[in-house]
Amino acid sequence: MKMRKMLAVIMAAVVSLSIGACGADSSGSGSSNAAPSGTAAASNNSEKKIVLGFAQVGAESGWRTANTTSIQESAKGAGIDLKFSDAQQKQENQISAIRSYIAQKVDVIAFSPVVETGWDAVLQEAKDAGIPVVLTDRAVKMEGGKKAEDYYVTFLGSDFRLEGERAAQYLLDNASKLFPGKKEISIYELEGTVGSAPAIDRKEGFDKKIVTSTDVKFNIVKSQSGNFTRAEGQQVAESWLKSDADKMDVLFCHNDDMGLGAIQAIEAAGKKPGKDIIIVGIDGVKGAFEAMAAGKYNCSVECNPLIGPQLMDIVRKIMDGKTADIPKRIESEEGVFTQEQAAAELPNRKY
Ligand code: GYE
Repeated sequence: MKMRKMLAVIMAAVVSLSIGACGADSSGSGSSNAAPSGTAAASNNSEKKIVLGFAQVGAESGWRTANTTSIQESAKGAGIDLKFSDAQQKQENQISAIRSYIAQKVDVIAFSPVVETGWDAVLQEAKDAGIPVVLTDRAVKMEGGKKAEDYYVTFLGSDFRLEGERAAQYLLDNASKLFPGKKEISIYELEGTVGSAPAIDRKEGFDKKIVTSTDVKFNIVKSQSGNFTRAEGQQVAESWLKSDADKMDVLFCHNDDMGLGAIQAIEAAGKKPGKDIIIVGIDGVKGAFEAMAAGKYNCSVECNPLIGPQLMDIVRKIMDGKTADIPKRIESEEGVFTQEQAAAELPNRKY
């Protein structure tokens, strides 16, 4: 009797243990479905999520915020596991984020390089690890004759030189209306982050185009960086206005945020932005449209930050082994908007 009882207890224990194990098993495979690194997901390729490491520049402008949202939302929509980092406009932070993505063996790395140079070592490390790299928005330059194109699959972004040319073209086309009777126009140029592709290229495009004017003469009197932020744009404009408030005809800003900061400085100096001082910016952010509709801003050249969906398509193509089909440069379509169009366009603006 004693023996039988003992056996029954042992049997019951074995049964309950195996049920427990069964339960644990099924819930285990359930959770590994959700988590891409689980055993079930690893053994079944169709369930394995693509992991994309994205090293963002920062959150310096309205453009950047819209760009970040676009990337995060489209990764979610595409079912891509996004590892995201914000470098606060510091190159060393971006480099360490990229190094951590390499260490984590992500499938693809994408980043928007804060400045053009200084990426040689980390791009080599990504290449050695066999991790494809996509450049978004800003370009890189390599040292010692190395070809940057050999280190990334594609560049997805805008033609910054063209944007600078378009800003100049607006002034060339509207000179007689904006500056009636004037033969010499003084321009103050608020540059973007020193060493960044958009600051270098927008300056080159604008400066070269503006001197082609035949009827009036445009002079770039001062040019200084406002680091693409509202606060620094305002500060630089303030310091210029202290001595040059009556000389300043045009403020050309490498992005709208700096122009919006400058509006405050201009008003504080007792001048009318958009009338006494003509403001031309780049990006096409909502704030610029609102300022244009209020008559305080004159023109914004569009630069499209909503490149998340295109980036996710590129990542999928790479993972499908179609890297060879991806062009080395993919550009977004952009327009130019003036005060006259601002009110009608405002409801259509997405950023
Ligand atoms: O124009 C500016 C941002 O790289 C195109 O960066 C981007 C620029 C954009 O801070 O607002």
